[in-house]
Amino acid sequence: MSSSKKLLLSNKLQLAGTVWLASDIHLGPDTPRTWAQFSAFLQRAGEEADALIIGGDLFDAWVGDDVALKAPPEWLAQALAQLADTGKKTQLYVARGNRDFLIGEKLCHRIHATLLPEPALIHTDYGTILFTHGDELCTDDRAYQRFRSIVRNPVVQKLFFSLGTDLRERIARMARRRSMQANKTKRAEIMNVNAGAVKDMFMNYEIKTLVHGHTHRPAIRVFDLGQSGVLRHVVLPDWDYDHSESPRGGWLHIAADTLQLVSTTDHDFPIFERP
Ligand code: LP5
Ligand code: MN
Repeated sequence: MSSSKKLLLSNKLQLAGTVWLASDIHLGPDTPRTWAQFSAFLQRAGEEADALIIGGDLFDAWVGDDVALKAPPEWLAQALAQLADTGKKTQLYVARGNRDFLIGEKLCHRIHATLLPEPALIHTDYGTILFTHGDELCTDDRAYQRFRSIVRNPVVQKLFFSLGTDLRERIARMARRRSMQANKTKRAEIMNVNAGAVKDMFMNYEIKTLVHGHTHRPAIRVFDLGQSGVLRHVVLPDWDYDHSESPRGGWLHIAADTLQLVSTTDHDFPIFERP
């Protein structure tokens, strides 16, 4: 059995009933309108979903649970309180994104959530889905993959956590600046998932439904393979009601006979059917 399949034997979840997945909310001190929308969503999720998965980049940047939870600024204290309320009402899972990959068990404990391993094989009433944030599928973006391998290294992270709050925040701001600078010159297609990397996920993990976020290109792609069945590649929407001309947000609703992207605006998400 390949190592990836062994990995998945440990990374699996059984989530019955209605499962909602949302990612890329990018909450920070300057996202009050996005927070208002996401807060309303969290209220609904607590009442209507049996499980909620927040699939990475819940926060716009994160320099460590210790710093964030010691004396959270007002915007974060409010978010933590409502996330905790949601975590008491429904099964709450949180995955790491490329901005908030430093979230840990302390945050999850605070909001009554479980850290979602990645990738995660999730058995739902709809069927089995494989979830991952999606940044690791952008394999054409070599600069990013190099950056990712450095900052995901546990020794580098241990070093980072040994720094004081101010220095960590300065490094994070510098990383954000460098990233935004770099993104201005990168071709759009390399900041998207690589088709081969997506195909490998379907093949290696023997799944029919892959769900990820990160790329901010929400859609459902349906591949009808005839005898071999139907594959679905779902990209979750990002949320932005503060900095974009066209506000956006939404989530994936999964139930026994439903796999549907729900928009928080009147702008629906595309479904592409491929033979
Ligand atoms: O994030 P976004 O949307 O702008 O672009 C992403 C990729 N960029 C990133 C970098 C994050 O924005 C930085 C967040 C910092 C969080 C705090 C952690 C601080 C360091 C922790 C150390 C353990 O994810 C971007 C992709 C894009 O998505 C599309 O997929 O292209 O990738 C890049 O831009 C990578 C650049 O090419 C190189 C980034 C250089 C950053 C150098 C900072 C060095 C600090 C490292 C300290 C060890
Ligand atoms: Mn992301």
